[in-house]
Amino acid sequence: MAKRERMLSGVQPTGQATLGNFLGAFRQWRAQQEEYESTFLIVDEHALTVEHNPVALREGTLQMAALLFAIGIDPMHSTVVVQSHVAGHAQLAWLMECTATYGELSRMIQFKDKSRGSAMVRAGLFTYPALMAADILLYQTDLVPVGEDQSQHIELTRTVATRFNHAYGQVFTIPRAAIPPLAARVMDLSHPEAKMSKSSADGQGNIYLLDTDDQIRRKIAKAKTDLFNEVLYVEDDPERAGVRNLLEILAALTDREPKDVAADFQRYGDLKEATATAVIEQLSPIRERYRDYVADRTQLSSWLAMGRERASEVASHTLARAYEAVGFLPSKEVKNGD
Ligand code: AQP
Repeated sequence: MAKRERMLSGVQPTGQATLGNFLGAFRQWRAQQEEYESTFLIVDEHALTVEHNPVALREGTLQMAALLFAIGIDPMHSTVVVQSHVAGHAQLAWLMECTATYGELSRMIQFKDKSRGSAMVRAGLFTYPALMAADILLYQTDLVPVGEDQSQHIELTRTVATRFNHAYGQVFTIPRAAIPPLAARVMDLSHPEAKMSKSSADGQGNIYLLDTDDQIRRKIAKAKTDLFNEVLYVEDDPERAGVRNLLEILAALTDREPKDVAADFQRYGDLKEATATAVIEQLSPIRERYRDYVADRTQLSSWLAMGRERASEVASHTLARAYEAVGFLPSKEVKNGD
């Protein structure tokens, strides 16, 4: 039998996960986890790039694990691992920082967005893409399913991996991004010109995966639309961004084309109602399962320990090859009589 390709992706354990995370990433993870040898990272080290609360980070890490299992990531098939549990991430990140250039890191849109207006920008926010490259390359990843906002980081990962291989010999698999054809960038319901983001200040435009049915209906009912009063799917018109977002969400959830979905509706109210129903249908079973998973800390810890063990095996192998390639002296060579 042919060897399965490796798939890897990650999520930060900060804030509450949104419908954007679900449609842009988690749904693909769940659907493809058996086709690939899959690793899903809870990237707690990335959470330190902006101001954070240690208690919330620890709790958020467990809650994110419970959510991933509730969504349907199967701990028997897939490796779910907390980034800080495998030292190789931070170790390989240094090699990546010494492979990427200052100019490349300066061009990252996410760095510009997240650092704007902040007086104390952490150096880690700047080098974040080098750590992300390490996350991916450590597992010899072939495929990285992510939302569109991450495509620039994956492109940089490909660049540094190619540069490293060229300079030091073939160590890393060059990964490719898998961006979903629909809902790759779910927009904020109240401000459809901005990405739905778990760290947004005003959560009113976010659908959180653990929102109640009522909250989901209320937020979608209040979603910003426009004064055209016709349900049309127009791709590049900023004036129609709100309706376009609703159509893309409903199309993604029902596996249809947004243009075909638009043809079913005359009124914005009906489109909103159908969208809310489709979202609730997907999210309410997840919410139910989450309650059980998050309460069972023993089970969660044991699945995470299993993940760490599996992940460490691949990671230590890659790290040893990368260390050797750059010329680090293997530690056992300095012991007498070894
Ligand atoms: N609005 C979105 N539409 C589609 N995909 C999205 N993703 C995030 N927002 C959307 C995808 O979700 C995965 C996990 O994201 P993350 O938590 O690691 O960080 P992020 O990309 O920075 O997402 P957020 O929600 O905006 O988090 P914060 O606010 O904490 O920075 C990724 O694959 C991402 O593409």
